[in-house]
Amino acid sequence: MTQFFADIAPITYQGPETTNALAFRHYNPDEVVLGKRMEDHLRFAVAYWHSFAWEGGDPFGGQTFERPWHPQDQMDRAKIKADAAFEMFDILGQPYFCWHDADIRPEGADFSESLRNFEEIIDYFLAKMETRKTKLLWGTANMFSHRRWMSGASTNPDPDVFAYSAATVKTCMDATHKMGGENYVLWGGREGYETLLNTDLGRELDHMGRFLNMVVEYKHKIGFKGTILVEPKPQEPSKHQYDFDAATCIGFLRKYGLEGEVKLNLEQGHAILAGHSFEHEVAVAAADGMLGSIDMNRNDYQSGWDTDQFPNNVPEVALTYYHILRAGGLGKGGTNFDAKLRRQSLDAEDLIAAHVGGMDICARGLKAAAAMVEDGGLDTALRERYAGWDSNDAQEMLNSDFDAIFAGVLSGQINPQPKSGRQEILENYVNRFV
Ligand code: XUL
Ligand code: CO
Repeated sequence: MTQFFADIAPITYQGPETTNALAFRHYNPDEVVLGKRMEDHLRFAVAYWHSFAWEGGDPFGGQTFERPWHPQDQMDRAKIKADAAFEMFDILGQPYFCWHDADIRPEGADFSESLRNFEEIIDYFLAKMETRKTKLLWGTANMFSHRRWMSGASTNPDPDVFAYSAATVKTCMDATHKMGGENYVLWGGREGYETLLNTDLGRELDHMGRFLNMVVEYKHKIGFKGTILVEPKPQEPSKHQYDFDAATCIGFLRKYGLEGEVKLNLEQGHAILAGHSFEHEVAVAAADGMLGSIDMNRNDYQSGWDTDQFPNNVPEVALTYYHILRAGGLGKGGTNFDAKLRRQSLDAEDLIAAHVGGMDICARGLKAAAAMVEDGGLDTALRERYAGWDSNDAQEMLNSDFDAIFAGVLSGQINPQPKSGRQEILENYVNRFV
């Protein structure tokens, strides 16, 4: 036992009326929603990097947190960090967590020392997981922090960096497989450019496409059954990132023959940076059967940065889960809190409260979404809006050609009559549930 969370008891569901700041008001894991336990719908995960590796820095100032596992450059302290992390998973009843290699192990003097550190920590995790419910939702490689990746990983102009990246991803896939991880994620941290003046964009995309094909080939070689996911983001840290948004990623996956193999891990804050709503990104992925998992957070709408805050907006979250439910749920994916505390939130209690609040907001959103699905009002509205397409004439038109359509319109049989889109009525409808 570390003393980090010493005074904090396991969080329990106490219902919407409780005044206890560290209790669930809405997240009731065993409550059945649309025939499935809430925990099995939401599949919450803790993001190791924000909750345990991030030290409270921002572009204007360094570390504000003082944790028992700082500084994070020694193996004994990596284990103290792991002890605290698993204590938090127990307190919250977390079903999943996610890591980057660099979050969990100290960087070694060279590749092989980093790998030895990584493997030692993976075994340390595995021993803890034997007696716990918490599983690995996904693993990933941090190929954006160290200076070797300043010009990208698989898109780096230097083939040696491509090689180092391939070796790194291999070790992270091996570890994810060993831990029974349910997915493997690739977020293109610096897979993009700062200026086109020094960038061969077409060549870099080809290298990224080949790299992702190697990931898929290796998945099959080792018998990893999890889903490979890519995570769109339009910019930050690069000025422009190749995995700009869901639609761009889908086009990329098709171009490189990966559409049956790779799905998307969508993040709320990244959607905002791309000028989309989160439900837009979910709906785009779902329409192509490529919805994999979600990173749940929020951005500050005034700052224009990827602020990675814990979610607190029920209507936004409800519409996201509505589209997830309509797409058949998250499957092997989950709801990963890719969110960090504010740098003034120094205490262990802040970290617990942030997750409790995030889990409650998601539970409220899920319940509201499920109520809308059950009520069917939005489905009815869609059916009515597109009812014209149910007719034989409309379906036959899709199989005809411009000349046939032209003849029908010219004869005067077709004369469109505009109908209301009923947007305000539908917004009022949603407000009944959130
Ligand atoms: C960065 C981001 C990453 C990925 C994993 O914005 O979202 O944390 O989720 O590399
Ligand atoms: Co993310």
